[in-house]
Amino acid sequence: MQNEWPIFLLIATAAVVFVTPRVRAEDAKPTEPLVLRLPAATLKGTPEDLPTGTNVEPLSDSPRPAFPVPKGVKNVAAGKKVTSSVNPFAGELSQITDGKKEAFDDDAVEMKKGTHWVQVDLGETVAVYAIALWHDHRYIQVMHDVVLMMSDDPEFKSRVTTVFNNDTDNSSGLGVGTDREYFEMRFGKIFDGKGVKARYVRGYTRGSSLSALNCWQEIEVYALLAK
Ligand SMILES: [Ca+2]
Ligand SMILES: [Ca+2]
Repeated sequence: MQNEWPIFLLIATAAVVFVTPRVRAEDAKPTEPLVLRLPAATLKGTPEDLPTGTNVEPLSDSPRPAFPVPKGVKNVAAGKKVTSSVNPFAGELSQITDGKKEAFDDDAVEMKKGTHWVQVDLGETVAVYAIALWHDHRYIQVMHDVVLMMSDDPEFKSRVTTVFNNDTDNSSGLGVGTDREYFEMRFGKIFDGKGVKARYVRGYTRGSSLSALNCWQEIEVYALLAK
């Protein structure tokens, strides 16, 4: 009997193991608004020749509607490694997860024309609830062929979840998108991660309404540990 645990210790241990509530990603409910640190407002003048049509969200300078996320989500992309389909000719890839997204040329990462992607390695598989993107809000413009994907495969050859795709004519060859184009704003654009588990987030673009070039400012990924 000496080597056996007293019964009260067994009960106490069992209580700790089985009764202590653990926040699991599966149980997480979106209960609070996502709080983003927004860049400053800038005066951009009166835009001319704005893209219009049924496939473009109307231009608005109001904040985007509150987006609910589970308590405890964090931006797990901050400071994480970024790769891309082509090296930038202005700025560094590390600036896409450096937290800076002011409407300054110094905060813009620019790549040549064509369909190109940038990809964040979150370092481990997490449950993603929201992704916030700022491509380039230095100017009033819409980016073309915005396609946002998540996967646990760094090559994006399998187990891919497409979060957003507004390439309605499939000019980027990633599949026909049904989402609308939208204007780049300092408020960023929030995409629903729906709690999908992923380690890599990849974003494609194919120029904008102003330029054939591709430009990125910041990717934020709000997630819980997937344990
Ligand atoms: Ca940045
Ligand atoms: Ca297109």
